Amino acid sequence: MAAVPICMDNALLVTDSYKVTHHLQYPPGTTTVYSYFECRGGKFPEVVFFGLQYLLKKWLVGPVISREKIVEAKEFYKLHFGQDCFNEEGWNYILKEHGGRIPIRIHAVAEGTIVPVKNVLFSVENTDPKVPWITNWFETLLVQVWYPLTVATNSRAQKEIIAKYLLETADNLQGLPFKLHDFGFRGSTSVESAAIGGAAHLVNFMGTDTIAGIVCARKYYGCKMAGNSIPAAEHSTITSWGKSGEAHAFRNMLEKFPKGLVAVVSDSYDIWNACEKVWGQELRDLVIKRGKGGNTLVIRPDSGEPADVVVKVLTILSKAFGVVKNSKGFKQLPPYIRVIQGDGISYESITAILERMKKLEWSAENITFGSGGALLQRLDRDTQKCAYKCSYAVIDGKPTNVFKQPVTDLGKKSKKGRLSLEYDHGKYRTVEEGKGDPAKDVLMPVFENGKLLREFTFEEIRARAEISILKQSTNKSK
Ligand code: AOY
Repeated sequence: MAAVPICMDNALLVTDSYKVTHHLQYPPGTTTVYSYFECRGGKFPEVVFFGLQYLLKKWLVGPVISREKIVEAKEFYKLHFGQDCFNEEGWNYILKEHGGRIPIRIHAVAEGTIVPVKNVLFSVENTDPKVPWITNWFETLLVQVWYPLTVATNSRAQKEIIAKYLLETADNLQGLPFKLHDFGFRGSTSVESAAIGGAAHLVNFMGTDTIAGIVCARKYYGCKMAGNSIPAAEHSTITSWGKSGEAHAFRNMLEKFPKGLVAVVSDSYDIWNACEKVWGQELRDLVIKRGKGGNTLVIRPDSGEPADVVVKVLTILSKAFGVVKNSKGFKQLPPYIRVIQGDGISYESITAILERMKKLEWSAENITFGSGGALLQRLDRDTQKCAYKCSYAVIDGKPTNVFKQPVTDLGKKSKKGRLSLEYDHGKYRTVEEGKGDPAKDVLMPVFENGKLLREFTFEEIRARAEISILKQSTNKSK
């Protein structure tokens, strides 16, 4: 064995251990394995397909297998299994006959497409009859698309709720792209996860503090600047002035950021006192003067029961700064003062907060949300029940439908045959057993033999994923 460190970008090590042994397990005479990915159900009835392009570019595009990687994997698996079950011959064949390019073909729905659960989202098959086991070697990697897909789906569902309340209680939907700001970088399990999840949120929104997500959208989806932020305080920049110095800290924020938006976390000691006495009395004239130049102070509570705190903060601020009724009869703070609630924000709590605000006649215009853990981390593969299953094989030259149908859970039954995703009369439908109409199939070749065949820009992904009330086009497959 050479050096102890091991290459972190070896695709031969990006699979589950048991898959290393699967080339010995298919029926003799198997020349094709065809598998597909679907969401079997879950929390939301439709999902945003997003993130496959990242995985393909990071792991599968180009000659990704080399002699060194094969040697490294062979030595690794010898130690791991205590026996030689690594398919060195198979991988050497891929190196020699395919120049180290992975001989699979992937058909996928366009990124950003909104598809009801229980439909095929992509299919994978080997392009060389000598290596049918390669199709499921990459299940482990490809199923990780569950994460960006689920983040984008959950984020979009929150966009729909916020849009509904803006429609009911605000003059317009203008502020919507900035109404759910990503605070989730620190709560992510890794920089890479924050990058992928952060990019997935940006499919739906424009506000983020997760810089890794912007970097990801730029590198993998060609977007120059996918997200924006504003100057904002954290507790340390306020509490370092001491408890008696909070007003000084607030005043300093207004002085250092005299223009545009500035956000100030205001719950360090007593959010009620901060709103009523500090912002509402001591700094009131400064805030109003700043507002005359078209600049906005955003006050951030950060503790307590979110709905209770938000409406109480709005009420206190309205007593100090006044309110106007908008075109729909809902109360609005003056345009130079807004609130951002970034604590305890999830799909569930956003509804509760906006509903409480509406009951008390507060427009959703007054508030922006920040979300961290629930946006990027409180999700798993079961949130949308993501799975990759074999549905078709060619064995001894015979095309064969393949499926599972466990008596112990029929929800886990899988589809049969070659699949197509048909879009017809505004609806998606998966057609099984190769009976689909190619003219209606919206799955498109995106990868073949190491080549990326189709690249999606962030712009087109965003346009496809747009919520229906904001959508221009009615043709969802476009
Ligand atoms: N950011 C809007 C801009 C961002 C943040 C990031 C964790 C911001 C706070 C704010 O106004 O208050 C990570 C917590 C907060």
